[in-house]
Amino acid sequence: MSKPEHQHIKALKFLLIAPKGKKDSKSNQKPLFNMAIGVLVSITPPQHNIEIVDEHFGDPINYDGDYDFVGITSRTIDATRGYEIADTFRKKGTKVILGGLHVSFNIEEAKVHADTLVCGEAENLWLTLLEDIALNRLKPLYDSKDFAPVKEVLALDYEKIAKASKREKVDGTKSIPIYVTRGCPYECSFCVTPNFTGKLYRMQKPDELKKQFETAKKVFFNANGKSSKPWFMLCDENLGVSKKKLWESLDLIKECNINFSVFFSLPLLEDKETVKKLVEAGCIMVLVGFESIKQSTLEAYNKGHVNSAEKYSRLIEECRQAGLNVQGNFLINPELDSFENMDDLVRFVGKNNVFMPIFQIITPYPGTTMYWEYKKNGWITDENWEKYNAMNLVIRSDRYDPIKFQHKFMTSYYKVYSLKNIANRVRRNPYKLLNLVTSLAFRKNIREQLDTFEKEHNIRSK
Ligand code: B12
Ligand code: SF4
Repeated sequence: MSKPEHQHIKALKFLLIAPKGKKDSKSNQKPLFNMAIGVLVSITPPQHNIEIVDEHFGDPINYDGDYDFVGITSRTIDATRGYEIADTFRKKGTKVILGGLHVSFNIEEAKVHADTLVCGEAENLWLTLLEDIALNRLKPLYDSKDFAPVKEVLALDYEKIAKASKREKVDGTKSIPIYVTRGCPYECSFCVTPNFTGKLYRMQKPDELKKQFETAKKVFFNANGKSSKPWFMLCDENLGVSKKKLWESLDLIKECNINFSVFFSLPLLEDKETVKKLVEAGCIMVLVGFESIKQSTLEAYNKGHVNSAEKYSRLIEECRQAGLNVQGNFLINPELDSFENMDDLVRFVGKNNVFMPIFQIITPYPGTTMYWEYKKNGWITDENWEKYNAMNLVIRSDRYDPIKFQHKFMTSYYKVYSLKNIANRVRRNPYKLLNLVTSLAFRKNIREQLDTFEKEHNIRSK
């Protein structure tokens, strides 16, 4: 990655920040560092001096630091906070570079908060950008489209990340991020991936991958009584795409003696041998986007050819029997789902003892096909990005009063975390302690959000 001529570029000192939006959920199991920042640190040549601040872990920001520049990453939910930090640094005369998913799709909005914007994947433009800063010729925009496409998944340098970040070693209850692949060939309308990294499905080189697991364990894992194995969060968009490549990776991961969780789409879970291999490799849970138990809703999201709702119960049970937890993600949409549909979903999740279910109100994130469609049709009612945490209704609701709809959504979500449902889930699913602890944390978090909502809208709980 490092170009020989870069060695002569003067050493820079810079700060990379992962901002945390006000409504970014507390219950999300956040991995030990933000992957965008992990990548940037890993591909930075050695003469530069990097600090990392991650607000999800409460790291303070030193606005008076003597930095050549500050780089800030962005997801929609954290973008407003990112802008606030950027403005503060710029008032003090420090250069700010904004990058990441949100700004990539909101150039006009973001440019007033930055000296430079980076759109798209940064791997092939980062060195040029560092050189331009060092030579005082920074441009206002670096767009990945103007550079070679990122055809490889580059290895993370865990030693370097550990040195730059403030994270200590963790036990097996906190996750260390890594990725095996990037991209996903599907085109679900609510997902950013197809319009960002999706089309190119890329994979780590097996040798590199193994080395990374070993180094990550060495620098970030502290074996103690609770777990002799570290937990890795595979930050792949979708590991369940190519059976051949998947099997190769799983054979290798098996040798690394770890536990892991990963996003996985349904079709490959039909293959019993794949499920067996996942479990043998240390996979504790797959997060599956079921999205809806209604096939017509899946079709509306362009996911009908990926998911077949009638197979859900069988697949969940087969995975469970094989020792694999299936975490389910479900989307609720006021245009497509009625109150009765929500009741059906609560029953479905209860009956099938779905592990750690996630309910989300459909949210048209910038960069999704859905966003462009809804925007064009005037269906988006709120573009306060802080509310884009999938717990708020930000699109129009014609059939139901929006407040009543959101309240019904929240009470349904809380119901799937009733003590009875939790007890059943713990009894039925593998990894009982994990099931119990995470379920209680979800229950508490949803309750808090429901209480706040009811208070704000003067609703009395039944
Ligand atoms: C792993 C993952 C998670 C994990 C870990 C998240 C984390 N904190 O790291 C968990 C499960 C916790 C999670 C939670 C959520 N997630 Co998530 N997640 C992902 C996933 C699958 C991969 C993210 C990743 O690690 N990518 C790898 C890194 C390297 O990619 P990257 O961030 O894009 O960075 C590259 C470029 O953007 C650029 N870049 C980025 N920042 C910067 C900064 C500078 C200065 C520069 C120069 C360049 C640069 O360079 C990087 C290298 O090329 C993505 C899918 C996707 N397509 O990204 C969804 C995704 C990011 N998640 C999404 C959402 C909605 C959420 C939640 C809000 C869900 C919820 N309701 O709770 C929460 C938000 C929590 C949070 N603040 O992150 C959306 C975000 C949409 C948006 N526009 O913001 C995505 C895109 C999925 C989707 N639906 O389309 N998520
Ligand atoms: S399968 Fe998952 S990652 Fe792929 S496009 Fe659909 S939601 Fe996005």
